[in-house]
Formats: sequence, C-alpha cells, structure tokens
Amino acid sequence: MTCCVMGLGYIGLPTAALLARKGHEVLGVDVRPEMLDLASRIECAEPGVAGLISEALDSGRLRTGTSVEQADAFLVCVPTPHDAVHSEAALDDVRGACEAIGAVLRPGDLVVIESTVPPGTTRKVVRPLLESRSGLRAGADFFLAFCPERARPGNLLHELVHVDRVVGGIDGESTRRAAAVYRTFIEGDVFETDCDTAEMTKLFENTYVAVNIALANEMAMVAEHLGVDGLEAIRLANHHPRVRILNPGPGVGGHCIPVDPWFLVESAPGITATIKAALLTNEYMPIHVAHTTILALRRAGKKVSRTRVVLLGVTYKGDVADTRASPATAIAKVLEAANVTVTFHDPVVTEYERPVERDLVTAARGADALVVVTDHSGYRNLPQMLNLLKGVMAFHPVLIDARGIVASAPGFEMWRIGAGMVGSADAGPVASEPRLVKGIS
Ligand code: SAJ
Repeated sequence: MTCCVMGLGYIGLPTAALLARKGHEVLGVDVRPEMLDLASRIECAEPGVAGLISEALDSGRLRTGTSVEQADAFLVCVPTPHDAVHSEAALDDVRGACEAIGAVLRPGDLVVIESTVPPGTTRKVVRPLLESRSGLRAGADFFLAFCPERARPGNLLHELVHVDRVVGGIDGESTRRAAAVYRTFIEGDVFETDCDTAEMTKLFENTYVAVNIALANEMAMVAEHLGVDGLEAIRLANHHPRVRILNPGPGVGGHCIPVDPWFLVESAPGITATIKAALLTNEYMPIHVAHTTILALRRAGKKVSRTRVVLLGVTYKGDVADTRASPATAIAKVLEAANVTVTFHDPVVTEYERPVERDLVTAARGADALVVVTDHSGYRNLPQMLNLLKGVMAFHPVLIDARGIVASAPGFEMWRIGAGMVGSADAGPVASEPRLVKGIS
C-alpha cells in the first residue's frame, strides 16, 4: 500500500518509518525543508527511532518531499498549537494538509487525522474541506478517520508499537479500513469507535494528566504553606492501593499536556471550571518557583538585582531534548523582570534560544543560586556534588529544588518544592567530600 504521512515531527517521522518497515511505500511530507533530510536527523533522534529511520532509508521504502502525491492512505501528523489570543486551536496546518490531500484524493483512499484536535473537528472541519477540495464524498467515495497518538517522548518507538490505540471513523467502513492500516504496525490492541469518541478520548487522556499534575502542584504549595513535607506525604499516600498522586514540578511543558486540555475548555467553557483552574495552576508554577528563588536570595542577604541564578535544565522534561513550553523559559522571564542575571545549564539539550553551559561546575562558578528545573537523570548525582559546587559559588549560596531531587543541602539557603525553605546557609559545610560521579561533567 502507498502511504503519505503529513508532518515529519515527533510522531510523523517514526510513524512513517514504521509503515516503511512493514513494507508500505511511504512518502513523508513536510513544509519545512530542514525536516526532510532524514539522514541528518538520525543523530538527534531517540535511540530506537534513529535505528528505525536508518532501516527505512536503507529499505528504499521511505522518501520525503514538500509536496503531496497520490496515495492509498494519508496520515496527518501536523501540530495543532493553542492560539491563546483567540482561545482556540490553531488548525492552519491541519487545514493546509487537507487542502493538499483533497487535490490528489481518489475514490477508495483513506485519510486519518492523528493530530490532537478540538471535539468535532474531523466531522465538521476536515470532512467538508476534503469533500469540497476533491469533489468526492466521505464515506461513499473516500474513507476518513481519527487516530490519536499515545507515545511519550523518551520512549517513543516502544510506545508507538506497543501501546493500545483508538481509531474512530466517520462511518463503520472508515473505522475498519483505518484500523486495518494501524494493525499492520501496532502490536497493542486497536480499539474501534467513531471519530467523535476517538477525539474525546485523546482530550480526556491529556486532560487527566494535566489536572492530576495540577493537583500534585497544589498539594505541594499547601504543604509548603503549612511547613509540612509534601513530597513525603505524597510518597506515603501513593502506598494507598487506589491513590496515585503525580509529581509536583516547576510547570508543565511540551506541546501536548499544557495545550490539549484547552481544546476541551473552549468546547464547553461554562462547565470546565476544574480543568481551567488546573491549567492555570500549572501555568503559575514557574512564577511560584521564580518568586521562591527571589525570596531565598533575599533570605541569604543578597541584593537581588546583583545576583546571578543558574537554571539547571532547559528542556521541558528529563532526558528529552525538547524545549517547547519549557518551565525554564518562563522562570527566566520572571527572574529577569526582577533584574536577576539568569544563565542556563543542561546536559541533554541540543539547541535553545539562550546560551547553555554543558559543564555544571563552570556554570555554577560565581553564581548566587542554582535552580533544579528539569529532572534529567544526569542531575540525580547533584547531592554528591553540592560541596564542590558550594566551593565555586558566591558566598551564602542558594539552592532551589523544583523537582524533589535534593533532600538537604547543608551550607545552602535551600527551598524544595512541597516543603518550602528547608535549610539555611548558616548550617555550615556538607560533611562528606563529594564523590566526583558520572552524569554531570
Ligand atoms: N510533569 C510533571 N509531573 C508529573 C508528570 C509530568 O510536572 O508527574 C511535567 C513534565 O515535567 C513535563 C510535562 O509535565 O513538563 C508533560 O510531561 P509528560 O511526560 O506528562 O507528557 P508529554 O508532554 O511527554 O506528553 C506526551 C505527548 N506525546 C507527544 O508529545 C508525542 C502526549 O500527547 C501523550 O499523550 C503523552 O506523551 C503520553 O504520556 O502518552
């Protein structure tokens, strides 16, 4: 079967390569020319995805281009960002893909939308666009379905193949045909439903995660306010057989979890107060971390406008080189508004809007504060390095741990998420000499 995958991003590229691995002839289309040179993208792809791309290129069944061509199946994997100004999903890329597909659509072809969209988009936006552009009728002439991705960056290939999927068509035959395509490369279950239900399923999934992260964040702030160790309380609460409280953090980044739930809020504004409040709580967390940093700098007797703060981690989550909606970017804005000098360290990121130091000791040299923003596995050894870092930082150093990685930091003015101010620089040097450990250069 010939397939055309629109959008060669996080999901489109591995999906195109998986289809090629299974013997389909695949054309990957992207409007951004830099996304088309797959050989050059292999080095920064996740380990599993890198091998998949190489294999697909070697097979000769995957090629790329900027223009759509006729195919038996079209998969639309383009971004659907949130347009906060107009309080709606920005569907320009989806519309552009459908316009292009409509021009080459033939009877018997299948179109599947993978991009996360507001409720009703497949039926009310995509269908009429394809029909008007092609002169064909969905269901009667061509087939149309929605199949959302369920894959987490950092484990993309495994999850694309093994995690169950939901496929929903505008009619039964569309559902069946779409499910048949996905079953050629998915080893998990493929659940069949209608397109409206499939769209809602995806939004429910990401809204569930966003709301539960917000709950953990609010619990952390309550514990800080009351002087209780909230992380320990969460840890113990999660021993309850039916409780799973997520991890509080400095904010929710990425292009899905902080975005998709707004599509639900905007589809039913009067009855989604809980979801909206949760999203606003998550958006507040970078401000909360920045404010506590300023408070700790003041407690350490520093003139805030003369301090330098190093943000540890600029990617939106640990061990993933993606900086979209990174909490670090929001934290830096608040600190710089208070005339704090902000610099950045990250052991994973490949590109960022600001200079990023790769060596932690160099980054910390002369700094007044370190803020743990991203939970990179390379930061797990931070506790063992604190004595060394203290020795190169400014007098009366500050440590802000927004990820719950450091239990205590003698010699630092320390704040920890879920606990609040947990230590003062007056506590004297860290007892044991640090073991210089791998993970942080
Ligand atoms: N976060 C917390 N506390 C937690 C969990 C996450 O603060 O307990 C933060 C992370 O640090 C990060 C953000 O939330 O900033 C989101 O991280 P995530 O791992 O929960 O989810 P994402 O953004 O990696 O979501 C991805 C999405 N897929 C792609 O980006 C291709 C999403 O559509 C998927 O539904 C999701 O993985 C998934 O888990 O399937």
